Amino acid sequence: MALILCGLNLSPFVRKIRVQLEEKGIGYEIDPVSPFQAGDEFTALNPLRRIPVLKDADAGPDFVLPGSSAIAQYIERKHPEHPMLPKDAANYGRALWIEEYADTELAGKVGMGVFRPMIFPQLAHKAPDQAAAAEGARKLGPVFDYLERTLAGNDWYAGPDFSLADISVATHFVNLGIVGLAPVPLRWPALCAFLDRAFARETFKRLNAEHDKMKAGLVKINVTAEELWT
Ligand SMILES: N[C@@H](CCC(=O)N[C@@H](CS)C(=O)NCC(=O)O)C(=O)O
Repeated sequence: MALILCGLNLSPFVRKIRVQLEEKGIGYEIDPVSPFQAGDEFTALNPLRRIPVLKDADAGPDFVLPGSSAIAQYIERKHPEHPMLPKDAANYGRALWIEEYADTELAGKVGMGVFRPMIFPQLAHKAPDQAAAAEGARKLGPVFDYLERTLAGNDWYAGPDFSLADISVATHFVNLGIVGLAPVPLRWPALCAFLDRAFARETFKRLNAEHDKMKAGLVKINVTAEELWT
């Protein structure tokens, strides 16, 4: 297999690239590198020591590409069939912005704010930090507000078709779901309907199912979405 994606399935950024590849029907292998456990050789692959990192033997034995946004653009350029970025300039621009917003603001508030305090201790057989996670979750309200109004009555974030923008947003809600949270339909109806559409796709269904067994054994956040956000 030419493409090897280095990283863990729990990473929303790894999932972003996996959904893109699977939507396009491109085969790949996963090398389950953990950025927290990898040795010095990982620094040579990505000086930031983050996942995902892509290797592509087609581009040469030493070809290594870190960073999900660079990887996503590389894949689109190399495999233009079944495009995951809009052709129309305005929609293309929107897709890039939504990807950036999801990769930074949404990723930070879900990942560092909620997922880490809940899940990382449990992976080390310790109790989750429920108070920190609840405090982090409260900060998500304005982010969901922005994602709600940016949909502006559309099915998808950047034009009529499902795109990288939609993948980039939805992937973080998979991690939020692992913690036991989802946005409240009463306050964010468009965002919730968007997530239903995204998670009904075969790609997301398949990748979400990978977490089912692990999810069943995890302690969930002990506040409800209604308590947090309504
Ligand atoms: N902007 C990067 C973010 C990647 C990222 O933050 N990955 C996390 C896992 S979800 C990571 O490797 N974290 C390692 C660390 O924080 O040390 C991308 O889009 O690839």
